[in-house]
Amino acid sequence: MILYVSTRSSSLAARLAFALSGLPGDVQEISLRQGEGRTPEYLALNPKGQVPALLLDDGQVITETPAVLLALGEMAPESGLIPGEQMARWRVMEWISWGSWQLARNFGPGFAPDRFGPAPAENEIRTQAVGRVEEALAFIDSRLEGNDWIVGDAVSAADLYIAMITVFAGFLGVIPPDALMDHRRRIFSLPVLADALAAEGFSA
Ligand SMILES: N[C@@H](CCC(=O)N[C@@H](CS)C(=O)NCC(=O)O)C(=O)O
Repeated sequence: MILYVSTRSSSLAARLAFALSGLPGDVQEISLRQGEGRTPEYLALNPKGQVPALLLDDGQVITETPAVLLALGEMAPESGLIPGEQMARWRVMEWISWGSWQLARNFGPGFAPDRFGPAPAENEIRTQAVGRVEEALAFIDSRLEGNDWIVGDAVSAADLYIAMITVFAGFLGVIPPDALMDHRRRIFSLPVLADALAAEGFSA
């Protein structure tokens, strides 16, 4: 199994999940910035030209972070990435789906407002996107208050997705509120994630 990632991109949650899963396999870095998502070889693997992409041992390729997280969690049930208990599992998928929507609608306009409107509107587009990021962070923060993890009493794929959102928020210059920062510190200090985080350039 090979997980294709690009550092400092939205493959971060999948990379952390792969590490947490303990599954055998490799992480293959490509550089989106250098156009390596658009090479014929990579497009043959993932025609979307995006990361993450999970190449299974039988040659099938899973794309889209929620699907990759589900696949890793189901292949490593003991990891707790996707909990066994039904309601917890549904809640984890609920958070990942919501997080995926937040990333898609807010971070694109936040990072590249020029792609979402004419030049005079760029500042406004960015400001609105940043405002929505702040609202999303406040929402997660309110749900985390007094809890170590977002679902139940153990780390899950939903926590990793949330950590990725806070990292992206930082790229936009938005500082996550306190409970969320504590949550990220909790995740970043998990020994099992140390190598993956170091490879992404983060320290605990
Ligand atoms: N919906 C996808 C989004 C993946 C995505 O947007 N990946 C970005 C990395 S930040 C990418 O590969 N961008 C390159 C491109 O779209 O050309 C997911 O959840 O995995």
